[in-house]
Amino acid sequence: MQSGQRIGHVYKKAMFREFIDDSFQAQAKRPEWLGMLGPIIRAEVGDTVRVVFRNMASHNHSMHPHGFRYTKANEGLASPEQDFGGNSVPPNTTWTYTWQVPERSGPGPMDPPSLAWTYHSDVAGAQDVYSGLVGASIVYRPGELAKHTLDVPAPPLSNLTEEVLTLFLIVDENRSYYINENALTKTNITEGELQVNRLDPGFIASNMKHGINGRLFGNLMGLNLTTGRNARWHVVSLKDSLVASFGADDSEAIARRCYEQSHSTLAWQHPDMGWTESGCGWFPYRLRASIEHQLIIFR
Ligand SMILES: [Cu+2]
Repeated sequence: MQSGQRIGHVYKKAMFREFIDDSFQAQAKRPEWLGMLGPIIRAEVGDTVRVVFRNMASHNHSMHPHGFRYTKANEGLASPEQDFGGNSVPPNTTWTYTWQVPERSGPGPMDPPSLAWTYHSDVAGAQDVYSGLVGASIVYRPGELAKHTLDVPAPPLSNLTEEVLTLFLIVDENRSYYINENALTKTNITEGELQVNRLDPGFIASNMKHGINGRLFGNLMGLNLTTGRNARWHVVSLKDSLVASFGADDSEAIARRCYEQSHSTLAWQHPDMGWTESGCGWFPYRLRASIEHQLIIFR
């Protein structure tokens, strides 16, 4: 709740959004379950991905993709030696990223037909992600993309496999570019208080937001898979060690896959998960994260 010295559950964010026109006026339709995430970049092994990135935010940003192959100018990761090209795109400018999708990005022989990766802005490291600039990609075996849909429920007469993705992330709003603005405009301090006490441990703790696709307190909507239809539910993370659980019995299907040095992803990607009559209906979907010996539960 927004009250006194606390910001509450609504924060200003910068987010990746997809446009359907060259002038970046009309946004593409997007599944409700995406929440805060940017558009899902979908590609098959062997494809070349091109993303025209227009920075409409107030700081330099980029797109750094996991799982793709790129040249240095297309890495989307700024450093003192690497602040050229697509690694640090200033506000109101455009960069076109070109990424290759090599075989190693795609599913292996024992994997389902698609695998998920994440992408994020990486000019100031975690500050970019905590400001909201994060999304995901799905890489398919050749010929598989057209057999899947992110629009759930899928059209009744199609035989498309439904596919959704959830990113579990603890957003440290204290490290967002917008923390000063949020503290100023989204609190209700009294005249006597003058300003928000940014060093108050309670304030700092209140800005650690445990979300699924950026939505808090079970408010992620639109995960409406169809009974009896094939589905794939990708579970990804950026940096925390996570356990996701489906259903009331706490049955956990976990696999962990590590990539890069600093990122781990929890790859709970069950092949062709079928939703049966007995398994349909509401079920609790939550996540436990073990961070510095604290047990945190997302719902
Ligand atoms: Cu990364």
